[in-house]
Amino acid sequence: MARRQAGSGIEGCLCARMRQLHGGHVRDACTKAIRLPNSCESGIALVRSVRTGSFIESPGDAHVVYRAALLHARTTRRELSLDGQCTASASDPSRLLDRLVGSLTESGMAIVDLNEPASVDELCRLGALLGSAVPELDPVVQPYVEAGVVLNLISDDATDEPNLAPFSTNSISLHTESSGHRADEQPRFIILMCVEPGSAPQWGQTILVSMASVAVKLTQAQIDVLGRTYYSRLAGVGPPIVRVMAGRRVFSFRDFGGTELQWETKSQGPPDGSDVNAALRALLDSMYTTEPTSIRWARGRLAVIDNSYFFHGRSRGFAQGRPRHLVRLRILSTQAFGGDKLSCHDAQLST
Ligand SMILES: O=C(O)CCC(=O)C(=O)O
Ligand SMILES: [Fe+2]
Repeated sequence: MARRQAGSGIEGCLCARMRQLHGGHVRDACTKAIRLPNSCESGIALVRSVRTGSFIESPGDAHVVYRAALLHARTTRRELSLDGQCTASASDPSRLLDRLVGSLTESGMAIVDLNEPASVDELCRLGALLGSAVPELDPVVQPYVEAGVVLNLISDDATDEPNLAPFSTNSISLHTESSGHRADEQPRFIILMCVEPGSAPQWGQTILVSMASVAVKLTQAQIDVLGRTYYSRLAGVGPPIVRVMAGRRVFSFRDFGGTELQWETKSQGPPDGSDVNAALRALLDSMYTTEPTSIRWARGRLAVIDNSYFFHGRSRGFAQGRPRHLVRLRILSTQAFGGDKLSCHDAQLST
């Protein structure tokens, strides 16, 4: 990455000082300084540096092996059991929501078996009770969209096209939904419903990993770094990689697999960004070593996942026989569900 040219005034002073301290050699990261609004006239003291850099996994990273074991192998995972095993109907969405809401508020996840898959209209009415639906605007996915907001995830073959991975038998690495968007644009709930589990439902399971369990395996120093680190294109507008919401640690992060993640951090540390990359590596390690829960799909099974409680992903599917078919509806949180308990605080990470 090209080094930022030292400017005049405070920026110039800081860059010169950084060169003295670190031998003037910055490879993966660069540092710039921000004048705080209340900088004193002498311009010496009140500066804060911002570092930018990038993370790319190496094949020897531990999480690469754990990820393959989780997403590519047919391993036995903890599968979600259904409370009471009784079936429900989607024809009365508010009764259906009553069935789901306790588990959703307590554990961030609810699952139910419907006697028949809900229609698009029933699904939208259920979603409207939780918040407002996120429109599916990506031109690539339009052939799979109904009513502007319901996405048909039909996995009939493998693909090399990343945008089409959800519509294939490819695995999907763990992620926060819409981690590349501002916090207020990220869905709070993901509703998934199975229309057809496919010929081999032990394949293509949706995998959930609790963010709280991931967070406890990180050190306070790593949490502090990640709490001040952003995807670089979201810097200044987006959520940091971890933040606190209603007392819980919530991640906004996708495992980029073999591709590069560019970041910007407000945390203080070495100019090469090695502390940030080590924290990202520890996060990935924790994501893939935390015991997951998985959903084995059956026709009519419906799950609501709170995007602030769980990372989710998918194990590899099965490309023969009947294709797996889920529908997805994403919901932004509103005052109607949880109110200001759901508002987010981008601070107080040290608890
Ligand atoms: O197909 C799945 O199991 C989940 C796909 C996914 O991540 C999503 O639709 O957001
Ligand atoms: Fe997703």
